[in-house]
Amino acid sequence: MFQKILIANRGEIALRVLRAAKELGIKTVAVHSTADAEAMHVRLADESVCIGPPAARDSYLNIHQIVAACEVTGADAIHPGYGFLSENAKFAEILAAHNITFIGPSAEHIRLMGDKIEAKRTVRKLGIPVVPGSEGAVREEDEARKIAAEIGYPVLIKASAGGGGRGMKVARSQAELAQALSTARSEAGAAFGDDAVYIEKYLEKPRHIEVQVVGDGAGNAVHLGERDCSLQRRHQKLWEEANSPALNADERMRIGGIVAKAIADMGYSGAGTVEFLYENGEFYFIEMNTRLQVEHPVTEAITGIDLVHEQIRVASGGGLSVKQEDVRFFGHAIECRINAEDPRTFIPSPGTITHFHTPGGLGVRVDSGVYSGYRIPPYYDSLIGKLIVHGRNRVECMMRLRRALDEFVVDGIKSTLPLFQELVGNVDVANGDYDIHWLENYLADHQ
Ligand code: MV4
Repeated sequence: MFQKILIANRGEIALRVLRAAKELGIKTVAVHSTADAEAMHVRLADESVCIGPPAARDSYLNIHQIVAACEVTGADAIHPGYGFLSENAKFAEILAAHNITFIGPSAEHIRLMGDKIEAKRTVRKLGIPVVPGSEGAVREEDEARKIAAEIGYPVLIKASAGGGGRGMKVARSQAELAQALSTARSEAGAAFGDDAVYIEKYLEKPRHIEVQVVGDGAGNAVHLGERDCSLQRRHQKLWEEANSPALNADERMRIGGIVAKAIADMGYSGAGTVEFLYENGEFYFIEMNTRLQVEHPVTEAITGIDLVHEQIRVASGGGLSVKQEDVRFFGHAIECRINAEDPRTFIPSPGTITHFHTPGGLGVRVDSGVYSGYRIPPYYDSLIGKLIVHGRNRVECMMRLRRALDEFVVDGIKSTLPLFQELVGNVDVANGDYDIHWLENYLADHQ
């Protein structure tokens, strides 16, 4: 087991990792920018190192400063959290060259899944259902026309180096295809320095359902069920739940089994999320994330499994703590992302939180790195906390969520709390009756 872990992140996720390390008896090193000297993760860690000025590229993305911090403190391993360097294959390779363990998958798996065309080809061969479309990259217009005619319009052109919704273009008919192809290609080239694009059938009203997996790197893997992350705005998830209101236990175990087998066969190590679109009872793979995700606590709530413990165990060579047959799903969990943003325009609202009071009680978890008097710096993302509520079933979970939201106080800045207070009383949300476009349509209709 590791003696000391450096946490290459900030905010609530730095605290999340710190807590897991502490429980395992591992010392922690926080790193921080000059803007984060007062941050909670710095106060709670055993040691801390200032790694640079506020801009992320000079601090939390500064590989050399982070490796140096690791060497001066003698940390054995680095947990990258999410965002920042968490899916940077180069970073994983540099750490390996310095004999520092990257708590995450191999650089090869990170790189493979970062290339959306290669990722899709790989998982399809391993038996995961994918969206119908081109076999690989599409270069010529006549090739695109042929594939689109086969799968039928509308089609979606996606950038191989994209992901998270960047660089996509819809073509609703052959008349729109040439324009969509050339725009997608030039935008991809400009944004990612890689203009490879591929074509998929455009699914009009899917849900976003993702399967959580953990592999041991030695051919074993378990799935921990799914999360439904359909309630999002501009690819920013706001509300996530487990289980998905759209799936029954048979569908869950069927897709989970397929995914766990594929991940085991890949020799994947660590936590990962396999993302699907789900429409008319069918799953269609879109991408795989090779990191811990913001919404991982809803999976922890319904399984009782600490995902960061599993990540640390696997990275240190200790294997998984659970077998698939030991994984049970209890009740229902919902997470609301509390952002320092206007609840209608989503314009960031940095500044001083004059009063911060979190709810408590049975089935309520708050992961947050802020406190009363904390000044939110303007340099980073606007997530200030996550409210995760668990109940024996979805109805109980929703009642508890409404109560927890009523207790939550964030004063001095704008936050997304009022939006969740609205959503928890909405009939479609109460019925779990939503797709990936629902929230944007709701916001457009409720100015
Ligand atoms: C799609 C799609 C419809 N059809 N692919 C957006 C993010 C990226 N991960 C994949 N995305 C989509 N891919 C096909 N073939 C619709 C989306 C999409 C979306 C997906 C998940 C969650 C929210 C979304 C919002 C808009 C579009």
